[in-house]
Amino acid sequence: MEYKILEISISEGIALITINRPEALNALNTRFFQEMDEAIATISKNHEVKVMVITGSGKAFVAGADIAEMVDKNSDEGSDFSRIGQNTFRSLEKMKIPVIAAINGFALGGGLELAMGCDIRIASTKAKFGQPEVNLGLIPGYAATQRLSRLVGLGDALYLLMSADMIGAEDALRIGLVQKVVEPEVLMEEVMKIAKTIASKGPMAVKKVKAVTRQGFLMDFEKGCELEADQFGSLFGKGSEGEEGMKAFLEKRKPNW
Ligand code: CO8
Repeated sequence: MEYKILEISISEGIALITINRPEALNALNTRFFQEMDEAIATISKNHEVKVMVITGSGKAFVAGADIAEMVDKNSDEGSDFSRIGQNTFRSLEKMKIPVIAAINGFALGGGLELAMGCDIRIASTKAKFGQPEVNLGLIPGYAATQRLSRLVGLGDALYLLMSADMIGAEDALRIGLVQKVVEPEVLMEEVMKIAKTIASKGPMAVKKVKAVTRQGFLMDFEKGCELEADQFGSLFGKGSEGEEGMKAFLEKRKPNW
């Protein structure tokens, strides 16, 4: 597929996806979801890639689903458009490698839902966050009703969802919606530093941390602990990543993954 909205570059084990439709503040349309599905599939097959980063061009990360595309939809088409986005953002969570959102500006509606589908969110001081769907007589359709309360707790989630208040990066940090806030000029530098740090760790261990933590978050505690014990054990043994990591520590050298 020829990418018209996404720009993709891969360097030093990091795939960078830039959403590039600044004239519409990177609003999410059908074409975006087609390209994003393709990008996720392609990057998932590239074993050189250890971390994926998503950002937006211009003054927005993403200012929501494309209102111009949605306005004429009927009820069934609305639900279909919701499922398309839900599936794409769920597949970010299902990717084996970590996904970081570099939030450069507006992350509203579907844009915040995209950021919440990522594993880690780093924001510029210029970023703005909100779920403004009720302004449009809508509710979120790409799983904010499910993910927001899981990330920030029920009170702050219901406040944001019901009031449509647009909050700044410091408030987003305070409620745990983002993990770090940095100056705009150094956003990509900081995000790449974090990505490279993660990429330098045991690659199998990083993937298993993501899978076990994410699966455990949605399952019963005892079952989650069982899953952890199984996956912990899978990193041991002759020729395993754990063996190399532990030997390297004891031999005071860098691991050779
Ligand atoms: N969709 C389509 N176009 C958009 C969107 C959007 N979400 N946001 C901005 N644009 C367009 C504007 O229409 C404008 O286009 P034009 O130049 O042709 O008039 C251009 O981008 C620039 O925007 P503004 O001139 O408005 O820029 P400002 O800096 O003045 O304002 C704001 C920035 C505050 C971000 C403002 O653009 C705004 O309020 N945007 C809409 C935000 C919004 O309501 N987002 C939620 C959308 S609904 C949603 O995401 C639901 C997700 C689930 C969908 C489920 C599917 C059924």
